Amino acid sequence: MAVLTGAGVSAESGVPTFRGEDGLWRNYRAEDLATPYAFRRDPELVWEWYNWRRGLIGPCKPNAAHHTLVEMESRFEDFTLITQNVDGLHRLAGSRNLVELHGNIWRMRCTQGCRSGWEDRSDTLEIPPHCPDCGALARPDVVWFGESLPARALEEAFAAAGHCQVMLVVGTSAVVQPAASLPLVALQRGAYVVEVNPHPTQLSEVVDEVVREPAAVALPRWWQDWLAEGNRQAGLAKRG
Ligand code: BJW
Ligand code: ZN
Repeated sequence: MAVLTGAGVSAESGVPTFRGEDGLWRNYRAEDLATPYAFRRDPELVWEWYNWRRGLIGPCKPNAAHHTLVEMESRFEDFTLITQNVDGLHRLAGSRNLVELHGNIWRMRCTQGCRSGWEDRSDTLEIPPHCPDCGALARPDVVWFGESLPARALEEAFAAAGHCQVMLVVGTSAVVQPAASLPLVALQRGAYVVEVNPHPTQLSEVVDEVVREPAAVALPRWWQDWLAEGNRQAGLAKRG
């Protein structure tokens, strides 16, 4: 089983999504701020955006969707959770086989490359923060437009998409590449693909099943149905 999540899985935890009306910040779109170009031009502006988001995400708790994915992981031998989210809520919920495709908002790295992946959860960041080793500008350890995704994470994600039998695609608009092609790879390889999203996306037309509900409602129910179906089949098998 493989699962691909996007911002929608954290919506009911209070984390804003990127696209749609709630996705705007001071009239900027994610596409204008989440770029190396924006950071080079105005690191303070970009850091202010990240600081604002860190302040919002900090108090947020995993919701029923995150918890259900932890439970699923305990029932499958082969389970990979691929997330585009940088909020860290999957790990906080207890997911272990987790691939963070777009990095993590609580980590930083040095723009000169001397240090990477240090965690800083403080809500009193001096803007813009600097590398404690060389004093250069620090940046959030996330993946911006035009940057490559972490090689290992990308490999793991495509491997999981390529061999899973079932893939759940939860709370993503499926417009950002290369994450958006993971469900297509799974479909091509014959996996059964389920989309969980209250709104239609370009994937809706091609997947095997669509659940048009918020993730925190849909996932627990989908999982209960799955377990019930499994028990029913096991019962039938026993009876011959
Ligand atoms: C619910 C719900 C509820 C609501 N329950 N659901 C043309 C020009 C330039 C570039 C490109 C181009 N074509 C393709 C590219 C490449 C580009 C790209 O894909 N751009 C597209 C936008 C066109 N991709 C990249 O650049 C990637 N790198 C790359 O390709 O490298 C190779 C390369 C190099 C050089 C040139 C070209 C290629 C990198 C992408 C990095 C994305 N980074 C971000 C920011 C991360 C850091 C941060 O958080 O600040 O990642 S952007 C943002 O989008 C973030 C997300 O992970 C990502 C996906 O968004 P997501 O999760 O789908 O959220 P939303 O808001 O879009 O959707 C939420 C969904 O939830 C909606 O559908 C709701 O309905 C639903 N929902 N409530 C369930 N309760
Ligand atoms: Zn440094």
